[in-house]
Amino acid sequence: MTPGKFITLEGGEGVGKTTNLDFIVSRLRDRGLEVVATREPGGTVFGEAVREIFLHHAEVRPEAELLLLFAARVHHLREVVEPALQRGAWVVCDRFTDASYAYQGAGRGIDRSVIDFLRDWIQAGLRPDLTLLLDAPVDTGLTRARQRSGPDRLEREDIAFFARVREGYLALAQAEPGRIRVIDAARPLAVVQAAIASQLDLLLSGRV
Ligand code: Z5A
Repeated sequence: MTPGKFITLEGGEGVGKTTNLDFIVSRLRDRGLEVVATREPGGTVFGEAVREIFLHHAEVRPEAELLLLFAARVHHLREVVEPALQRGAWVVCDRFTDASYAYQGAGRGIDRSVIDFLRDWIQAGLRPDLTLLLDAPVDTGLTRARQRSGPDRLEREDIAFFARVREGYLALAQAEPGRIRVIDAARPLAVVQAAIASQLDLLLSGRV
């Protein structure tokens, strides 16, 4: 148990995580809370260096992907997330360990027990208090993402990969419905943000 709350945003490409992270941060700051906005991979000098390799190195083997992500994660947790939570700040993070299960587990086919081991080793009992899974059909998200910028290494994967990732995320939500709330992100932004606001209100009122 930590004094602050830990919220993560998850989902496939272009579903609106970055857009809605800004919305969440403003809403919490309006309540007078200290909020740390961060992302994975990244959030520290080490993690941002890993992100550059992860997204742009020509070839990264699946096992190396997973190890890079957890290497970045341990720096992020020790240097940013845990200190913020301990001092009572709220942390809002664009992607976290659920992404490892969805992309490296469901997407790449790495056995779940390997990810469980790394999670338990690096995080001990730390889990997000609330995870908002922004869900949209794969082609909706990819179209949005591609309008925004050129594709990185992962965005060049085929549609079947992203379909497995989406299914992986939905399976995680089904297994942990209390923590992971699925938001239909194919709807107009105002509707998506109203749904997110309801979930935040539940957390703020202690009902999550
Ligand atoms: N990864 C992994 O494999 N394993 C892990 O453990 C972790 C990560 C932690 C980097 O993630 C990569 O790391 C990611 C998974 C992998 N794979 N890739 N590629 P990232 O989060 O930095 O990158 P991303 O997933 O590609 O996110 P994104 O492309 O930045 O998309 P987004 O943040 O979800 O969407 P957005 O930028 O907020 O919105 C995209 C556009 O859609 C933008 O123009 C918005 O204005 C628009 N938008 C947003 N919402 C709406 C609605 N509701 N209607 C219409 N238009 C909208």
